[in-house]
Amino acid sequence: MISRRRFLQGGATLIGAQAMSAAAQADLPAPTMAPAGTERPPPAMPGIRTVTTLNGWSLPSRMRDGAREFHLVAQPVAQEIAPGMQANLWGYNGRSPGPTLQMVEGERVRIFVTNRLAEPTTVHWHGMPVPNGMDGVAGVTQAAIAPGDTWQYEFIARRAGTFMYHPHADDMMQMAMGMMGCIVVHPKDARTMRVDRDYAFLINAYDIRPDTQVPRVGTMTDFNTWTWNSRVFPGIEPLFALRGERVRIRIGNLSMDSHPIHLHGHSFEVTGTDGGWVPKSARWPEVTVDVAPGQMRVIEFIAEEAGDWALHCHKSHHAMNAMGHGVPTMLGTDASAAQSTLRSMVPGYMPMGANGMHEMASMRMSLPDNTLPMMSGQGPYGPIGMGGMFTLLKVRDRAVQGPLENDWYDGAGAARARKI
Ligand SMILES: [Cu+2]
Repeated sequence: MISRRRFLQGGATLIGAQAMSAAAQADLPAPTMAPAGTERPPPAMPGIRTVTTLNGWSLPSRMRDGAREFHLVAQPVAQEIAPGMQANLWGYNGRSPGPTLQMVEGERVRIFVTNRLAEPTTVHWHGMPVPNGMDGVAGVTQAAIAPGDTWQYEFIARRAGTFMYHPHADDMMQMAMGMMGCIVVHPKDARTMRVDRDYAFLINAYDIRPDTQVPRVGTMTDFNTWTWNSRVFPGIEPLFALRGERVRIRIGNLSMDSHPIHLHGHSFEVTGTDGGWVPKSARWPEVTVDVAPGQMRVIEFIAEEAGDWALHCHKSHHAMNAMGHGVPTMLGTDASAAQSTLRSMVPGYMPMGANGMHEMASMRMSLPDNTLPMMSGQGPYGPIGMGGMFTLLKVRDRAVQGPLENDWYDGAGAARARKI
């Protein structure tokens, strides 16, 4: 075993990420693959209030030789974006994003990375203070991890907070294909920055044309699939809180665009970034936080009001799905002549959008294979008419039995807008 002192001095073999010999590989923790469906056993971390990753999971670890050990496997994955749409992505341990890595401030962490892609990769620990040789930048701090090889990273989790991991080798391709994950370093003193509910997700985006399953990785701006943890509404799971609870949401952005994330019904404070916690004296109340590419924003609030509260990106095209953005603007036109002509050629043809686009939310359009309508979802009062980066925060007075998705706030007796 190498002492912490020797490690910090860059002793023996630990000055940089290392390729592993066959003998060392025999001692690896077996890689755990993503659980099926929504099954999500929390990692065993006694005394720690662990983080819930939206539509995601946390990688189990083992303690060995004074270090918390994880085993990441970079590989192609088949991923459901939402029911009705599949994508062929790259990720880690069976899913994109990869599993969240949860650890405790001050711990030594050893992360094995096996490359099952057909091209070299690395892992960069975005925002984490690590020795330079562990920084995971291909060609700069290490040779890239060749296909089939396993490398070892090792560092002390020096700062509590929220970080991200992603490749720094063929970055454009590998991140456009979905390779990323969250890192949560819990404070050593569990009373520090304590909350009742703790959620995390990563913002990413894809350009997946209808009737295809592979993202167009050359796209710079014109994405059509705006995702949280590689999911779109109605495939993004809701968040839950009991009334009066303190809630934290950790939001990291590894897409190519900024995303103003807006919460209804509550005001929050930004309590942290991947640079550290924000001092209380430097916080101010907000209802929207813009998260730029490469940034992590941690927001906290008290869930004061029971209800179903929208949480979404405020760029309205980012809260929509793929199909429909190419529809020409027909607002205010009289398309009845064109309609009868076209109906003679295309039975059932209907011009879209002469009065607005709401009708798209309620009709069952015939779609090409493997894509999603621009607006989707059904609530207790009709079509929700959203997609993309949208979900709900469900605040209740008591725990919900059964699937949270099916539980709608009735607020019997409470004020509600009405027709007069
Ligand atoms: Cu957005």
